[in-house]
Amino acid sequence: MALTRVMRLLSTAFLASAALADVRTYDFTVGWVNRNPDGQHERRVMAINGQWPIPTIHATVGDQVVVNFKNDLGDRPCSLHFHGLYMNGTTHMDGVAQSTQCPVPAGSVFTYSFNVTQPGTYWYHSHVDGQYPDGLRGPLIVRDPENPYADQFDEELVLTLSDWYHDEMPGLISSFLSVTNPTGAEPVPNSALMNDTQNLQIPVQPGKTYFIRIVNMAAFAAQYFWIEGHTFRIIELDGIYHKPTEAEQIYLTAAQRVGILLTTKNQTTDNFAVVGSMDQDLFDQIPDGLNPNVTSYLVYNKDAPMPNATDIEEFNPFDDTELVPTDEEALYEDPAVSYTIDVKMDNLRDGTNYAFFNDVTFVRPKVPTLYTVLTSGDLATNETVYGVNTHPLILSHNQVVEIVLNNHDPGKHPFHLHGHAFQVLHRGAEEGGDWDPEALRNGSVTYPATPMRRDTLLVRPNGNFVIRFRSDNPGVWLFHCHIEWHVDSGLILTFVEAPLQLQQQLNGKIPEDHFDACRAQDMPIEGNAAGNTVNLLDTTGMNVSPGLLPEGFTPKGIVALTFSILAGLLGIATIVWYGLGEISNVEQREAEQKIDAFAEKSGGVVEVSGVHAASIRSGGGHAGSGPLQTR
Ligand SMILES: *[C@@H]1O[C@H](CO)[C@@H](O)[C@H](O)[C@H]1NC(C)=O
Ligand SMILES: *[C@@H]1O[C@H](CO)[C@@H](O)[C@H](O)[C@H]1NC(C)=O
Ligand SMILES: *[C@@H]1O[C@H](CO)[C@@H](O)[C@H](O)[C@H]1NC(C)=O
Ligand SMILES: *[C@@H]1O[C@H](CO)[C@@H](O)[C@H](O)[C@H]1NC(C)=O
Ligand SMILES: *[C@@H]1O[C@H](CO)[C@@H](O)[C@H](O)[C@H]1NC(C)=O
Ligand SMILES: *[C@@H]1O[C@H](CO)[C@@H](O)[C@H](O)[C@H]1NC(C)=O
Ligand SMILES: *[C@@H]1O[C@H](CO)[C@@H](O)[C@H](O)[C@H]1NC(C)=O
Ligand SMILES: *[C@@H]1O[C@H](CO)[C@@H](O)[C@H](O)[C@H]1NC(C)=O
Ligand SMILES: [Cu+2]
Repeated sequence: MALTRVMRLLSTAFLASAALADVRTYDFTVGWVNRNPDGQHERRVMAINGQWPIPTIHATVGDQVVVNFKNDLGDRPCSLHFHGLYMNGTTHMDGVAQSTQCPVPAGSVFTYSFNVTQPGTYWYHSHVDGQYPDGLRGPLIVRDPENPYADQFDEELVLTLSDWYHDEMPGLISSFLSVTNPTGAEPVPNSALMNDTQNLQIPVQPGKTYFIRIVNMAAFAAQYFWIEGHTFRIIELDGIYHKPTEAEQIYLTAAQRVGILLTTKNQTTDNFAVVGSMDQDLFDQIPDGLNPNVTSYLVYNKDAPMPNATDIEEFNPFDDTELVPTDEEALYEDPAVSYTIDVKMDNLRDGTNYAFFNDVTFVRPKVPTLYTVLTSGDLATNETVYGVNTHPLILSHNQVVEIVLNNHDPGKHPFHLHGHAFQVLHRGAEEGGDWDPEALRNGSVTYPATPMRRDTLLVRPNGNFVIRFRSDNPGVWLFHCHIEWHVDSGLILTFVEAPLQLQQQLNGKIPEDHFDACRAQDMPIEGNAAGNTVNLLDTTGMNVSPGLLPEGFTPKGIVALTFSILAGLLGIATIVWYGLGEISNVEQREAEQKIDAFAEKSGGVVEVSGVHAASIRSGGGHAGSGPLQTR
């Protein structure tokens, strides 16, 4: 075994030097196939080259990856986002519709090309219209010739977790974002999957150590994960090596990845259940008969029985914030800028439940934000040009940026930052309330000297977290909840990082097929968020969210209204419309007054604190236009 390890090391070292200039080219045509991954329901899924599960993208650090992408979905746009890759120098290849490109229209081709500079476990998925849960999600694995743990394992395995819906996303999204769902209850998955199936057999050999890269590609559900009869060592979180730490159970939110070392037993008589269990705390109501669990088998002996999973009493996953990065990167210095971001869910005037960062719910701009950066000259540093509802936060180059996130919602949310991994300084307890800097001053909280780093982090119900990153990667990078329902309901903001440096970096470098994608759909490619190229500070006509609800009109009121309407008529659509008319007509004037008042008072509070150069509560006043402009 020692000999095989040495040979493997030698061969990876050889491959590494040979691979430095490798170009990995993938020709991907996205289309439809039928599949029945949970054995309960056959449906259409989004496949690549007729293949589903879709292929894994493989690369080695230093490679250039080229994906020749063709959208054969027939009736809808598409894109590919490479989750967790920094895309340093290529923010235009980040794949986010209306942020870094126009979506790729049906029938079109588009080339993604970028250098991979980080090792680790990533994934790729569509970043258009809440689309990836229909199947367009797969692993992206970057091999590392300098893996510090290479001498500690024999083989690598990849395992995906996901949740599965029997219905297609467009229909689910329209019933989710609807006046008939005023509480914003998210559709609950029909089942859990591993490797896009159930009862997967994972063959292993005795007495070996496996590096297992686990990716949660879910739309919604986090999963608890454990292997019966085994413990393992965590060595990687979202592409960042951490010091090997023993664990029995881990928790992966949607979009998180964890790399573990698993040493198999010296036996070939028994097989063991590998269990994923969806976190049902996320579900508003649990449908009858839902099985939240998916079982696979660690197969030492294919002729021995595959054991059913044994129920466990309680979930007790390892707390990721306790891990220490292998490189021991020190806590960044006090931030140049600290944003306090409050999360809430609320209803707007259309009766629909939306998600908000500081009272702003995301609405995509007419012009992709990146193209606004590139066509607004010196005004690229003025947030007005990006439009209120992209929720732009403009960062200077090479500063330490802090995000203090307070969750004013009783749900758990996994937050993801594009273009960076971040240091996790603190995560507050469930129901612990807002972050209070006093806790740092009085010593009841201390920041770790070498904080855990990753790119997707869970915030607990009514809890908080504090994270930091360096703005060393000019680009347009979203920060958002990775529950796809909350992407759809607007829990997104946009970091416009070092826009002037970005202009220099990308000047003339965006390939023509990017602009062709826009032209094919009559989407503007220059000017501000409204497409105004003459007066960039005039965003009249920009896309905005519906206005605020009238004063005193609570979600409960909407529920009551909705249910009385539904109960009162069962199908007489005219009355429904009359009911909705009530909201918009009778109460409209009052609502508009409230919006105006709101706009006036939210002047973008900038506090200058002793600890930080500037502490900013984002959102609110954007040149006096207010966060929820309706005209
Ligand atoms: C990608 O790598 C190639 C070859 O090493 C280099 O020529 C090119 O400039 C890199 N591209 C970017 C955007 O960094
Ligand atoms: C699970 O899926 C990954 C990614 O597609 C694949 O590499 C791996 O071989 C699969 N595992 C098994 C046991 O089929
Ligand atoms: C398996 O056997 C090897 C060699 O005899 C030994 O070093 C190792 O500790 C054993 N592993 C376990 C899990 O018992
Ligand atoms: C697993 O459970 C099923 C259904 O409860 C049962 O039919 C089967 O025999 C069990 N398998 C084993 C190996 O115990
Ligand atoms: C799923 O697993 C959990 C934890 O073991 C268990 O409590 C629960 O009963 C299982 N549910 C089903 C439907 O098997
Ligand atoms: C952006 O432009 C508006 C309108 O001219 C101005 O009031 C505001 O101060 C500018 N903001 C910055 C950061 O320059
Ligand atoms: C420190 O401050 C925090 C936040 O205000 C408070 O909850 C905690 O009780 C304080 N602890 C001590 C020891 O004063
Ligand atoms: C991006 O590249 C620059 C210089 O090439 C480097 O200083 C910076 O750390 C990189 N940032 C990230 C997030 O990779
Ligand atoms: Cu969320």
